[in-house]
Amino acid sequence: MTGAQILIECLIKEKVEVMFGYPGGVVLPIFDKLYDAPIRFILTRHEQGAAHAADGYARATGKVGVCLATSGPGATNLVTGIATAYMDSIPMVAITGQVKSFLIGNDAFQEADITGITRPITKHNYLVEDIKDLARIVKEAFHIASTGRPGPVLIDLPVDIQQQELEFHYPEKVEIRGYKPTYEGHPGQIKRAAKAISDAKKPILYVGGGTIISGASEEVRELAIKNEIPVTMTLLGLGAFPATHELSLGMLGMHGTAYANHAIMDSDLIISVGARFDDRVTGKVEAFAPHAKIIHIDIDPASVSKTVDVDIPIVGDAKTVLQELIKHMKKPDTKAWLQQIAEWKKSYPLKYKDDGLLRPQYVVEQICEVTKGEAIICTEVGQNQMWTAQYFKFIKPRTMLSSGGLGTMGYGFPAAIGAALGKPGVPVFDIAGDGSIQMNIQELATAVANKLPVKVAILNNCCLGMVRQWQELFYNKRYSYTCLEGVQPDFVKLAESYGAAGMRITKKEEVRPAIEKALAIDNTVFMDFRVEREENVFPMVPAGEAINRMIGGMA
Ligand SMILES: Cc1ncc(C[n+]2csc(CCOP(=O)(O)OP(=O)(O)O)c2C)c(N)n1
Repeated sequence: MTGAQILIECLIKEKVEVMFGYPGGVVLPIFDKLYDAPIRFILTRHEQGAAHAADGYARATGKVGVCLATSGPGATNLVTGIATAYMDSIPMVAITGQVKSFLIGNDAFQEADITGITRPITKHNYLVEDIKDLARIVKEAFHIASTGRPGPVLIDLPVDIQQQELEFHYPEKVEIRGYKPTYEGHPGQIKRAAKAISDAKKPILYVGGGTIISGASEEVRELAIKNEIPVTMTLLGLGAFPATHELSLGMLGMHGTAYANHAIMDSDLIISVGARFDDRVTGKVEAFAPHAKIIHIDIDPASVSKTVDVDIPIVGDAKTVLQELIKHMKKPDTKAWLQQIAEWKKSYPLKYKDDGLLRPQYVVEQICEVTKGEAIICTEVGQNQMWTAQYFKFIKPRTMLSSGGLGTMGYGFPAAIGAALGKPGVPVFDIAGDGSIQMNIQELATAVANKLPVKVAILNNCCLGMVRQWQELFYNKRYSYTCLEGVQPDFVKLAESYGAAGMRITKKEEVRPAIEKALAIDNTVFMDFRVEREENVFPMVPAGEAINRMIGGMA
């Protein structure tokens, strides 16, 4: 087989059904083999779209997302998508063509040192130097991407190696020296953790994206409900525990609920599961949870005690560790604690002005009501993302797809395309800002060409809302380059020009019927919600403050 054929055979062995990408000179041998391969290839309109779509596919399905691009600009266009996946521990294999082996380092046409460029943003990367290594490298790439703390792996494949020939053997096993992720937690530490929880008066589960990746939502549910322990989630943890359950405190951190932040700050024991104490969660680290002991369950030893000193570290897979932990648990007495939390919830609910005007929070709430929370919701970045986190009641894991770690505007729409391909039949929304949606708007063509009924809800405030909010609150209302008014496209006409449907919604009472109508349309739909412009996301913890020092929440 040729190298290109070997690559395709390896992808088939890895059960790749869908991949995303864009062609170019040095990947022509691969594209030639893809022409009649039993893999659905999705031609995006920009390589960044391909990387985010692969990421969205991976988040929605739990499988490895695969993307393919040519050398030079094709490869560098993947970079933001790879970095996004890296920050959020998403399993992805990115394949790039490279110039002929003997030209590497020669400033050849469309040459970029993509392994050098992506070294800090991949879990691992390879430049294939010999066709004999190719099958092993692909096998290893899928293994590394999907095991331990998942992440993106890049394979750079020179065009001459794609054309060479070799007999094809796919290795059965993977042996990588020095790479043995720990799945089982230390039994002694698990027992210590169980005792600490049983003795606690004010315990709280702090649940992150690792819980969803590990498939540990059921265990979190069991631990919380049987033992009456309240649960707060990070942005990426949303869906791990149902927002509709009374033990749910919603999201914590910068735009978390007042009651989640107060509960964390007042707790005597934090049980962290697959979360990494990101600075958007901790706020001022020195002031974070002053009374709490911390149990930290994480598969990545490098994450443990990285920003916050923990008392009981447990390195291991969240699901495996929680299963063990549950066996050793004795129910703590949390009655008084839950009462206190109920009081906070009552006094400081999430709220927004209900004055009959079209407010963005209402749009999110209505999408949740109409779909009964049974949808996959992607977001862009900014206010749209935070309102989604606050007002959409996520009930299931793998239904909230958002760029948490990198905060990549332009992520949501291509991610929604990937999710729609991975989960046909499930309604998929991208809740967007009018700024973010323009960053990968070219993917309208991909969505329409593949008949993907993705619904894009643009919370159109005519500005880069989240940055405008910071300028209003911290820069004396000096709105420097955050206003998009007068230079915006007509999103309805734009969608229609691609063959998608477009709607404009200007009044509150039109919101629900529009969402219902959009769901009934078997096509990509852009909904242009003309929302109140100066709406802010509250509560808010100013950067660098302790997380109970909220504006717009309780003091
Ligand atoms: C690629 C990228 N560039 C810049 C930013 C910085 N940034 C964060 S939020 C934001 C504004 C987003 O505006 P919009 O998409 O309209 O959403 P809104 O906040 O109005 O909901 C910007 C510019 C970013 N996160 N990502």
